[in-house]
Amino acid sequence: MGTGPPLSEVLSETPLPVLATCARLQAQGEMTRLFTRRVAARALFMLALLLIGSTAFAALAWADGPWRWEIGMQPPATPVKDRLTAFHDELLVIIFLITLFVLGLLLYVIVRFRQERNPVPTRTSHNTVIEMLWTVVPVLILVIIAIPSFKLMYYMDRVPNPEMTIKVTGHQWYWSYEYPDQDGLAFDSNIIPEDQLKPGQKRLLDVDNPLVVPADTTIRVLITGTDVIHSWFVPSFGVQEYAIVGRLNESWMKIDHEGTYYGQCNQICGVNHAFMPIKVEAVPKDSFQRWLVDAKKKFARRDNDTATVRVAAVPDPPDAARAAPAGN
Ligand SMILES: [Cu+2]
Repeated sequence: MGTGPPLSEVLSETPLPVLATCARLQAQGEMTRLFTRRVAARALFMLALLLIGSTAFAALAWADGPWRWEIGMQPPATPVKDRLTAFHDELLVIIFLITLFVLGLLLYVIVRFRQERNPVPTRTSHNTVIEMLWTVVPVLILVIIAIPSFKLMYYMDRVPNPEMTIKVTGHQWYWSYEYPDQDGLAFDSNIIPEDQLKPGQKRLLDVDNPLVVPADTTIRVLITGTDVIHSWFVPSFGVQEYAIVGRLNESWMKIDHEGTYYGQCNQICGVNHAFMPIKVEAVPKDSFQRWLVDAKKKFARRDNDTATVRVAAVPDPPDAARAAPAGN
């Protein structure tokens, strides 16, 4: 076959509408490509914005309790929780690698040793090297995990030079807080019932009298109970301590950021277990001093020779447990 007429000739003979159509089609193709690229770029940009936004929000939202659709742990507000979160993330990496390795082995075995390819299976039952490996390697991994784990446990356990003390007492079903350094300032903290919630207050989390503490202060937390076992748990602080009758447990917190933090009793303690939330307000040190002055008036104690009666802001449940000695 001979070559066709030169291109210039073809073009000169091609009717104009056909050329125009070609040009339009080409332009359309390019437009589509351009459009697809633009959409992809925009989607990427939005994704990046979303990521940056959520990261920034997470950074800002340290002072918080649970959120809707929350995934992962609440943002850390104390050095303990910082370390707990970091340790948790390290473990996630290790778990992920192990899972990936096991999945890889499984897939290899499924493909390589399937019946088609390996009709006569080997009768090998022992392999010293492999048996040593699958014993020693997991032990090493556990040791690698155990070292930071123990370090963290000791870090959580020791109260480094506490500047003040808070005593937390669990009752069925509310918490009471004492400030032994502040002339025994003490009060009860009860849930706000759902029908009395004001706008902005959190259902099942807000209380009448939150625990108020200064931010950026090392606080020793002593925890005990008067009836059954409760547990004082504030996720953002990394504090979770049993409140046991006749026993004084100790924990500590140094809240980095001012803000409001929520927690809950997390030891099943009876029918109203879900209704004894914890609300902590971390305020600047000078605001705390001002709050102390007001609080001492608000929660004034009425002392007499035989007993100490505390006047709480709301009526207490008629509970024999209230008569328990304050100093156990
Ligand atoms: Cu409870």
